[in-house]
Amino acid sequence: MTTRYITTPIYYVNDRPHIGHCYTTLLADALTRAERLRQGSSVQSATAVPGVFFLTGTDEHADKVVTSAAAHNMTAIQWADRNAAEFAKAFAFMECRYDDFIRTTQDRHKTRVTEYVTALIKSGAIYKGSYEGWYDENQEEYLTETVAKEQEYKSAVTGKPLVRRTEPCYFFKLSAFAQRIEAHFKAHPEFVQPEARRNEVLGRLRDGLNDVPISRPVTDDPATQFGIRVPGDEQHRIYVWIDALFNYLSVVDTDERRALWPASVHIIAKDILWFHAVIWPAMLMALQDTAKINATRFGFVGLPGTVYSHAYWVREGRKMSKSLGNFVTIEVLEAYAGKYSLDAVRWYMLTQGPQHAQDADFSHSKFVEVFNADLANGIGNCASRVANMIEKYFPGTSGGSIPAHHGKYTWSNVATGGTETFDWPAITAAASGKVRTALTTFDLPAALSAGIDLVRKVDQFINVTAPFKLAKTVEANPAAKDELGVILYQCAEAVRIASVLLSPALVSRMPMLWDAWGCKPWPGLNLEDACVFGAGKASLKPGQPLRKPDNLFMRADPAEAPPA
Ligand code: ME8
Repeated sequence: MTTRYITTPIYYVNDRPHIGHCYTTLLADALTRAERLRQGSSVQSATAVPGVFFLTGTDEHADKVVTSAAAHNMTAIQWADRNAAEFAKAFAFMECRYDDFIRTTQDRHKTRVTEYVTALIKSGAIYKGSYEGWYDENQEEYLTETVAKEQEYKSAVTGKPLVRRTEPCYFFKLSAFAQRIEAHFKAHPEFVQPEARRNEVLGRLRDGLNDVPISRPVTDDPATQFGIRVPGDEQHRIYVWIDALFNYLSVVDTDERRALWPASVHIIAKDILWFHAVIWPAMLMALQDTAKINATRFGFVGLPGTVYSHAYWVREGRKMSKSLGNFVTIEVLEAYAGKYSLDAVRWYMLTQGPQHAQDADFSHSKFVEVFNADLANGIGNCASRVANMIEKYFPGTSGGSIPAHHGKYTWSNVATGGTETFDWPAITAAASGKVRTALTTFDLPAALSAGIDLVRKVDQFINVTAPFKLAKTVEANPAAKDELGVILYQCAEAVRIASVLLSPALVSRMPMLWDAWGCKPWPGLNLEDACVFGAGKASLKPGQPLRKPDNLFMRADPAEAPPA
């Protein structure tokens, strides 16, 4: 399936964003950019629906938003407004270019949710029943059987016995979907990724599925009044999770955007996997069923392609938490960006982040190590080394002039009797092929490492061919100049291709390089075509001016303290 519609979770606005929220949105951003590149689809645009559509946003009707607002002497919506703006600001700082930002308090969302729930009540997938559970009268909350047992059926706060309480509540008939969900998992092994997470869900599915409460009572307490009402019953509001999951659909359920459904990939973290992997697809199945049962318009509501569930960031080896006060905040990320560049922050997060099943550590020493290896001594140094040599040996009117390649795109070390062969069209095609393959499993670390490996290959080529030594022979042997030109063309063209592969992460430095080398992006070209070596539409053209890029990444001193 071609990736068209990419989403992130919508985040709670009880607090400000931190690295975890930025990470998921950054993953979605880089994936969107990489997909646009792969498909050669139109760039992001605010008006038309682009080839790839990226959605993020905020989840606002949560009780903790109301509590937190009250603690700040604000109404829930005032507090939500303030924090939603903080999220948008954080994502702008991270250069995350989403196509839409949904807030669940917006009318466009609330109207749709009401419509969906109305259809589900009518079809019987949502029904009114009664909820029975252990209730802490002092805390005014229900506890699960496990928690109640742990607390010996007493309130953790007052020590008073918990009471058994029953109240009317709406339920979603999840139990009716168990078999269909299992069948979907079987037929679509790609539905939950990575594999470890899929197995986790499969394990839990074996325990069977119970119906889930999807409403909360509305009382005189203002804290219970923030939320979307159950249609036709003012005494109940829709549970925040049900309201939230519908965002993925509500945003594209318009005449202009409906064709985007189903979502290609919901990117989330492991904490909210069950909701996305089980409850959400069952809700969608139920909604789709309403088309048959009551001839609704929801026949188009198929299931998302993949739920991609990454692991967690921890900090210097410890879980991040409020009590430890050790969150990697936006201010921390800003300090790193100020010192090492935002691209460096994006690079570190994307390549070292918890994309797979393992948690990842935000560690200063690791940051500097990766920055130096991949960026300062990697693409930065390699691009400037190549440009330096071209400026020096092939001067143009300003800077250097791209040397002729004489149609020679491969290089064998025949002269020195060596055996090494560099088949650049094959090497670069393999690199862009790796990126395309990695994208089918949304594997950005693998995609980006294909780019950086290509840079390393250029470094190796320079070491083997030693163009700086060859340059010294040109005076005595003018024919050597042609060979020098061919070598440097090959270096520069391979670096250009690497820069294309790295561009979904390095969103400001790669365009700086393209500026200096006169190889601006390639409207309409897909990744494969943009990476054709030497003879492609995007290839470097002999005779064109090229200058050394400004320092892309300055080497960092590992002994220096973390930026404050
Ligand atoms: O759960 N490492 O919102 P939320 C990596 N509103 N990612 C992290 C992280 C960490 N340490 N901490 C948080 C909600 N995240 C619901 C979602 S969706 C219909 C409703 C990221 O504000 C990660 O993406 O608690 C995680 O799934 C999400 O933030 C949870 O955000």
